[in-house]
Amino acid sequence: MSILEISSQLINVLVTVEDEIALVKINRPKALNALNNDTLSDLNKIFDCIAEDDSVRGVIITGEGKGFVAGADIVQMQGYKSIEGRKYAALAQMIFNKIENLEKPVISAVNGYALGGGCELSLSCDIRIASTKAVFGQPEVGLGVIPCFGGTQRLPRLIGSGIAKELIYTGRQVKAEEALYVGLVNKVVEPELLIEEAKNMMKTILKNASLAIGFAKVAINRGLEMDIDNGLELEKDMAALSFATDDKDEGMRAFVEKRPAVFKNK
Ligand code: DAK
Repeated sequence: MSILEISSQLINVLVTVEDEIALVKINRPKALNALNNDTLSDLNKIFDCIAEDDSVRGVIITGEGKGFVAGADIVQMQGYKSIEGRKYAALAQMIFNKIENLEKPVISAVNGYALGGGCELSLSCDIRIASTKAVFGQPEVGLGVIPCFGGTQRLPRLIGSGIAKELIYTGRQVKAEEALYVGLVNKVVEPELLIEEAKNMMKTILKNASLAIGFAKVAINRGLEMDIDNGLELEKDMAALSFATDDKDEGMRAFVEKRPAVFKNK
């Protein structure tokens, strides 16, 4: 099904595509875009569709209103016992893995509260750009639970275990400037420039060969889970794959001919 067809079926997510970039906006502002089952299901459908659609080469995720995503839906979770809770966590983890493993660049444009599952959603993206209004945090222990949409794994890998443990144990909220300082975000911009900045960064990325970006993403993500020798083996393999592409021929020919490369993503 096309993105257009899927988007008409979504309940809490809006999707537009422009310049080969899909803008995925979580649209449940009354609950600060908290991730209930409908919203997770929407994200699942749209990322399946984006993975298959060659006309989309990059993705930006953002939120409508003053929240990016204020976490898992506490109202919905309140009624869950262990088994339902596990299923809920499994669903969210599966979708966030899908986002992390998508062989296309994904930027989260964090417009406001990114708490709990919202912080974890942004962690599954390749790059985070925050507005000055963004607020990050993992408040789960204050609810008697622990982060389980990937936070205990991705946060320490991104910012180191010391700061990650502090944030997870205290549950304190971190404003954009501090998030930048600890390496949780790549950049902070004024709210009105957030989407423009994310699009500009994505356009810069997409000037390059998409297959190569996808191969680099696999090498980085998988390599982080390996020792360096195995990581370097994987790097060689992914580099060998890039040498098999038409874009490699074009990129190197264009350099020699002193002209810009025209990539065909093949
Ligand atoms: N879930 C449901 N509704 C939420 C929500 C959430 N996470 N966050 C906000 N809302 C709703 C509020 O209830 C309120 O609804 P109404 O009262 O208007 O009906 C509306 O959004 C606006 O929120 P506030 O009125 O509170 O707005 P404020 O500006 O005053 O405060 C805030 C903004 C973000 C500081 C505050 O809303 C807040 O503290 N929200 C909760 C943040 C949070 O704790 N997020 C959840 C993190 S835990 C699992 C284990 C753990 C988890 C999941 C699964 N398993 C074992 C399966 C945990 C995951 C998490 O994400």
